[in-house]
Amino acid sequence: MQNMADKLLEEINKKQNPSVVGLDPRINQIPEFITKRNLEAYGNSFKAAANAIIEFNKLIINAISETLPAVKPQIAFYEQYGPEGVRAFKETVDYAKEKGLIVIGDAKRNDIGSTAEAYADGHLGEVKMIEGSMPSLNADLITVNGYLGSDGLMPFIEACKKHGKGIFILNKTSNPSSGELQDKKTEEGKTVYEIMAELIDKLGKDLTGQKGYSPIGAVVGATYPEQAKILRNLMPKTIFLVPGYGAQGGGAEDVVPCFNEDGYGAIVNSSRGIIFAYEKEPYKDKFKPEEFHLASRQAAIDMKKDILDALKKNGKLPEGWNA
Ligand code: OMP
Repeated sequence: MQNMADKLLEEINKKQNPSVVGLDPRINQIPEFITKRNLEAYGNSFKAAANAIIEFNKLIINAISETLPAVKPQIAFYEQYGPEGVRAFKETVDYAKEKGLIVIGDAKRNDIGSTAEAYADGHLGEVKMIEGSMPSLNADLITVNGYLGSDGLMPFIEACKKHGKGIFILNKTSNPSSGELQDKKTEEGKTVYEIMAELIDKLGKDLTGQKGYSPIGAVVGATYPEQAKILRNLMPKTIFLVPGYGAQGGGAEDVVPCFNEDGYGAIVNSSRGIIFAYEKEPYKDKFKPEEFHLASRQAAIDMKKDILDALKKNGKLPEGWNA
């Protein structure tokens, strides 16, 4: 049976593009022609902010949906506006799916097992209603914090099995201080991120799909290529979500170790670098404000080329792909 890893790999292959755009809208960077009309219509309210975000996201999604297999909305940028923000998140998820994109909800959720179940139901599965149950936020995959241990992860694994979904478990995160805890060595001489990798590999073992990958993925930052090399060996059947390319300093060469030798097994994220490309070189002033999304499209195309060139250079370009 096809699992979510198969679906993701199929879309990556169809578009010959192992990258994802992060929809992390910051209201003060949304072009004025969008914020102004929402301010006029709804005043300085959460509703105005949420509607501006939805408009902004839809334009980006329209501009990139032919190039990219997936989007990754980070829920923090939505939740901060309360119920209106969560509405904007949900409308973004639904719209991206309508456009044929795979949606990775970046929620980094977890808790003790019994509470994690509510997160798993809300984001991936079905929530219990007064009568029966129904899907709620309904992303295809979400990011999960595995550092509470396996009991917190089991409800997400169950949701993956039951509803054909996927998760990416934080493993070696891209942030500057990720090593404070994740690089610590235990008595057996292994780092914490290596132990996490073994757990991720174990949890996904029985769930591999037609293409040999499990829907239980790992988050591995583009900012740590040396660690990525170690992790790739520990988890050959795990898809890596690789944030940290672009705004955080990771480059195309840095993400190459995240891919298997056949050029599959990873999907690289860029958020600010793509959605706010219109503000940055080399795209700045090349597009009219009303066409900011075209700068995002160009940045997404450039990112794809950058990654494919690096894969090719390292002999990892997937068979049949053009770079
Ligand atoms: P940019 O730095 O703007 O490309 O955004 C990176 C995105 O990836 C943000 O949404 C982060 O929350 C997310 N992220 C990381 O940057 N580092 C990680 O280790 C994990 C994530 C993530 O889970 O997506």
